Amino acid sequence: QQEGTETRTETGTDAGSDTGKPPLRVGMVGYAFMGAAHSQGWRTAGRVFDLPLNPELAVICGRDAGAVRAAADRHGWAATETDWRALVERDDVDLVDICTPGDSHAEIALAALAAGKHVLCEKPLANSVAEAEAMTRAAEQAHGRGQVAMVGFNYRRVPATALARRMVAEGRLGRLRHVRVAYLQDWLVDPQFPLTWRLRREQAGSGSLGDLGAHIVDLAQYLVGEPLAGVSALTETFVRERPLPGGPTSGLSAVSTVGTGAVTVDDAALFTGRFASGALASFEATRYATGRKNALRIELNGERGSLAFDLERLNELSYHDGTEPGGHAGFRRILVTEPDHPYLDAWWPPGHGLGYEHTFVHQARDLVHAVAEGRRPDPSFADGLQVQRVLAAVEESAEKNSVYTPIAA
Ligand code: SOE
Repeated sequence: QQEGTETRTETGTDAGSDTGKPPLRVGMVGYAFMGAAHSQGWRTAGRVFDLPLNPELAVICGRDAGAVRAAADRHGWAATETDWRALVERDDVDLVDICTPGDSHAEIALAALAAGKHVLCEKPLANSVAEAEAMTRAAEQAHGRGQVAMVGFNYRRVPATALARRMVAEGRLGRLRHVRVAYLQDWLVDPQFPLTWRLRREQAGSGSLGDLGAHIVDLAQYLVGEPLAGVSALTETFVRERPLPGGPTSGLSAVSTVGTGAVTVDDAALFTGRFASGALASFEATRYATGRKNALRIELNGERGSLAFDLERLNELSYHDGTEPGGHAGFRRILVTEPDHPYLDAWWPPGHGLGYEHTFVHQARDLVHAVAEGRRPDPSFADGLQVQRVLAAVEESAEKNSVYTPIAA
């Protein structure tokens, strides 16, 4: 999304409903998988939730004029650009949503903040700690001017994980002892799967670590309510050479291949960690867990109880109340579809569950509130930087064959 000549195409496509509320005009950079997911979020949030501002799908940007036009038509964006710099400077854009690979996050976010825009940036925040620090500094300065910058850790927005956070904060688990997290996918099992951008260090920063590990580090720290103090790690690249994409991408893959190239990121990352309060944590991030499609699993064990969540059953939470008398105690399923559960008062009657896409609707909802109130969003760029520091410590520890590596505060 760095190059290209500016094109502006106004189509008058559905850019949001006429609610009479002040608009929040979104300009989005990128239109692949995450672009589609974020579009869905922006399109739906104001129709389901009663928001203080009305999100408008104002402009979408991508380098290929034909492809971005098709994306605009499909997802309901009013106009297109082929140069992100032009998008960032537009007067009719209030918020820049960055859905590009990690190598362009810092440059786009810094330019957008300098141009007075609010920013939403996909995870991981950046490809290095230095970039994430610069972005966080810029976001802090921009906050003084009333701007808001959020990083897109959407799994905080599953009603069940938000309920888990509430239960931990209420003290239902007591003091935490164990945090057990795994994010398991299997789309790289086939050695012929093409070497797309997620397998290139210069574009993605790291492999499973940044792509999946960033999610589970954020989710674990969010649920526990404090940052990790240090980690010991192992990483591995199982398949070191893969076919190169020969054409456009499709989902996570590419439509054709030509020749081969070197994989420059980790395929899997395994690490243990310690929270300052004393809880021990284990993390596993891999795209080689045959049969596991999008299995993000987290279990918390505390002195008074335990909670477990699995993204492949995202409307449920398992809860064991350790204070119940022994004979009848055990894990029970909480069906997280009640109106007093997070986000659910605006959705369907009890038992009518939600899915992956709704996390992006909730993300848009929460960001609109933060913008309207001028407050720091959760998670902020500072939270994204902290996760970046954990990822860097994991890589450092793995290089030293799992030496315990503290994380700078
Ligand atoms: C691919 O592993 C991927 O699309 C990630 O990039 C996303 O962050 C995750 O939500 C789903 O899986």
